[in-house]
Amino acid sequence: MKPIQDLIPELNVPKKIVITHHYNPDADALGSTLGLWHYLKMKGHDCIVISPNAMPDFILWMPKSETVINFETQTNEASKWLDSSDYLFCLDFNHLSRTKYFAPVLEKFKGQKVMIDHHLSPDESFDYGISIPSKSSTCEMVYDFINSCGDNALINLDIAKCLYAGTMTDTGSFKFPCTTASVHAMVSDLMSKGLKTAPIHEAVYDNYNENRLRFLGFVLSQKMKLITDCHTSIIAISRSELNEYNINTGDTEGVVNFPLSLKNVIFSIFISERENEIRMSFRSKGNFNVNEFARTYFSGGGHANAAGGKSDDSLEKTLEKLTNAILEHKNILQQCYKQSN
Ligand SMILES: [Mn+2]
Repeated sequence: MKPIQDLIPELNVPKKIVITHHYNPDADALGSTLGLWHYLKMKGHDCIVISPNAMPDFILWMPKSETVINFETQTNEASKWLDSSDYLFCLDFNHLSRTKYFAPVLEKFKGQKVMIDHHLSPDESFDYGISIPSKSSTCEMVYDFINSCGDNALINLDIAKCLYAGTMTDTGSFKFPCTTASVHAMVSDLMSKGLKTAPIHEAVYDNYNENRLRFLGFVLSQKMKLITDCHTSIIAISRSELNEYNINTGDTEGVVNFPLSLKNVIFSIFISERENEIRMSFRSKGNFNVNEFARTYFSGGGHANAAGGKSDDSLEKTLEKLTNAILEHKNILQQCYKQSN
C-alpha cells in the first residue's frame, strides 16, 4: 500500500471516482464520504458516493445525502459507476468484507483502490491508503487529507457539517480518549468558517421516535443484566422484542453505551437477534480491549474501546458462549477496573 500523499499529484487532473463506506453506515461513514465528495467535486472530479445499503434516518440531513446511490436498490447504476471509474475511495473501513454484499463487486474493481480509515488491523491490499487507529474518526482524517492537499480554504459549510457530525459521534460528543487537541483544533477551524454545532447535535441525537425511547426504557429496566464481579453488563434482545417496539436497524444505535455510565461497569455488550444472524456491539472504558475480545470469540473487531461482532448460533447459545468468555476474562476485567479507579 503506497502512502496517500503519493496520490495527491494524480488528482491534479480530473478523474472519475467512486467513494464508499461500510455496511450499515453511521455518521462517520456518511460524513467522511460526503465530506470528501463535496471536496473532490469542487476540484473538478466526476464522483459519486455509493452506500452498500440503506442509510439510517438520523444522518439523512447531511448536505447532498440525496445524491448517494444505494447499492442494494440501485445495483445497476452502482455497477456502471464502478466499471467506468479510475479510483475507488474506501472510507471508515479497512477490509472489503465490511461492505457485506457489495464486497464481491468491489473486489472486481479494475482501477486504484484507496483506503482512509482509523480501525485496527488494516488489509494491506489497497493501492494507496492511510490507516491511523489513534485518529478520532475518518472525518478527522478527511479533514487532514484536504489540508495536506493545501486546500483548507476550500472547506465550506457543507463539508464542515459532514466532517463535524462524524467526529462528534465517533468521539462520543468529544469525551472518549481519542478526543485529542487536534480534534478540538479542527472543530475550532470549522466553527471559524461559520459552522453552528448545536443544530448538528440536535439533528443526530434529538430525533428519537416515541417507540425508540420507550424501547430504551424497557431495555434498561428489564433487559440489562450485570455480572458484577466482572464489571460487565449484557443486554440481549430477541427478534420478538425488537418487533414489539417496532425497532429498525439504526434504532438500537448507542444503547450499548448506557451501562458504561454505571460506576462499577467497564465492559458493556449489546446483542440483538436480526434476520439472519445475531449482531453484537462491544464497548469498554479504560484498558479492556474489546477489539481483541470481539475478534477472538465473535468474528468481529473495530477499536480498542468499541467493536462489533456476530454469531450464527441461537440467542441462548450465543449468550452461553459470551458468558463463558467473560468469566475467562474475570481477572483481566478486575485488573482493568482497578487501573481505571
Ligand atoms: Mn469511524
